[in-house]
Amino acid sequence: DILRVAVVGAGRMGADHIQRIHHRISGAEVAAVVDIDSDRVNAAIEGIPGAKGYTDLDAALSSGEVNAVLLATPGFLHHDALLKVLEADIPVLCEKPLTPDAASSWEIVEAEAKLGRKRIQVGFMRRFDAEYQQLRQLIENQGLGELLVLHHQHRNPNTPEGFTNEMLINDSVVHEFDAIRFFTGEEITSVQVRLGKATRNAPNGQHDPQHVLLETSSGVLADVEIYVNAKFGYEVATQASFEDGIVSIGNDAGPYVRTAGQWGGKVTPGFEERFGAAYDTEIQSWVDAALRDEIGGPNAWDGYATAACCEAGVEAQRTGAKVEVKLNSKPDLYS
Ligand code: ISE
Repeated sequence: DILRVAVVGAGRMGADHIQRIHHRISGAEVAAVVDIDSDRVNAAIEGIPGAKGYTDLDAALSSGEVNAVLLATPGFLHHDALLKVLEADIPVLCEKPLTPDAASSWEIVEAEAKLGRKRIQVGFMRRFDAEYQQLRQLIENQGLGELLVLHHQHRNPNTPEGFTNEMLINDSVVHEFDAIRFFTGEEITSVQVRLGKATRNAPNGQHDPQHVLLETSSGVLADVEIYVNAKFGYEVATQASFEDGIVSIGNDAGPYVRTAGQWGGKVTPGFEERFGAAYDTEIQSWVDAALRDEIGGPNAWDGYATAACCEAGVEAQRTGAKVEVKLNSKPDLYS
């Protein structure tokens, strides 16, 4: 059996996943590439034997040649595409965010619950990073006592054209929301955003950096420094304070070089490099599970819960208030 994947969206992430599936993933092939931009489609299928190009998802789905979808378009296009894929009743890996707001994410959760089986895996790849899994294990088995506080740093070198102030929350902090839910196994109950001194390097309209303060249902506190025009490189790290110890993950690893009277090493340039191994593991897990008609990672509920956090975060950004995160009750499918 083989998963014949339609990759929808041939931008930065879609193009990366096409290469990944073609070169490193077993049990799957890129059967189709869909993008409204036909030049981009042609560039993406070049060198991928058997892959067909489409400019519209319906045509790919009705071709009879695909049995899974990897959705890598911008988030605002996810809702309609997901409903089509659920109707076709085939597995989908949906890049984050599930959708950009809680109400439209809830519609997806309801549609999947009605279908009665989990078809959607959401692309929170950090859950597949080895150090993230080790920290999750430590929290779960209480090897260092109870987890008390999480400190997250999320720094990007710069932002692409059109990256709005809300996108600091919806596109970047969304990963921290999911990571905190993953680490603690709890829901986030409130979000606050503080805007302090800002860098001159941010484009117009963006206040950068921002300080996001959260709490979870048992009272674990978390803070996130989101700093997306930090220039020096890409960095995503967490420090966790436990009753009996402190754990740091995501700090630069080697090689550590001393030469010509200097010491140092390289900072990862972007998320493709920082999380390359995690993406590989994520996609392989999705493929293996999809071949058994299951999902192999975070589900639509996780997408919905983080969308609700983002919505609270954007309101907190605007008002300065501490905003409660309200969730609908979880359908049985996800419990
Ligand atoms: C981007 O969309 C990602 O998902 C990256 O993981 C994140 O670090 C970045 O801030 C986002 O813009």
